[in-house]
Amino acid sequence: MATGPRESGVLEVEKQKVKPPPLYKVLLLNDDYTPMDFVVGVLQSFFSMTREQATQVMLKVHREGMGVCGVFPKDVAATKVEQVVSHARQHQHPLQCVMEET
Ligand code: TYC
Repeated sequence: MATGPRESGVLEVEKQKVKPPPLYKVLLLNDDYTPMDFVVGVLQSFFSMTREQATQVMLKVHREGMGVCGVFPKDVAATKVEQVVSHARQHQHPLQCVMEET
């Protein structure tokens, strides 16, 4: 019994059905209260940035309202958001971190 294109004897181009998993941007949002050096520390600790990279991203967020910390698979992005928000709350800072599908 022929069950599919391979067994049917008919040559056809199979459509690619397996899509790569979606990626998510992790974004940091600006606020008026979180200290700049705290944000730099967050970017170094949770996103493996150098102090120089972290300072550039922090300043972009400060000036433009938001900035990308990194791009990750969904579960990794969700964990980063939780870790950053939890860390900020522990230090009584209102820092906001969100994720967005690319
Ligand atoms: N705007 C803050 C300040 O002037 C600094 C800051 C930068 C806060 C980035 C949040 O995601 C942020 N202290």
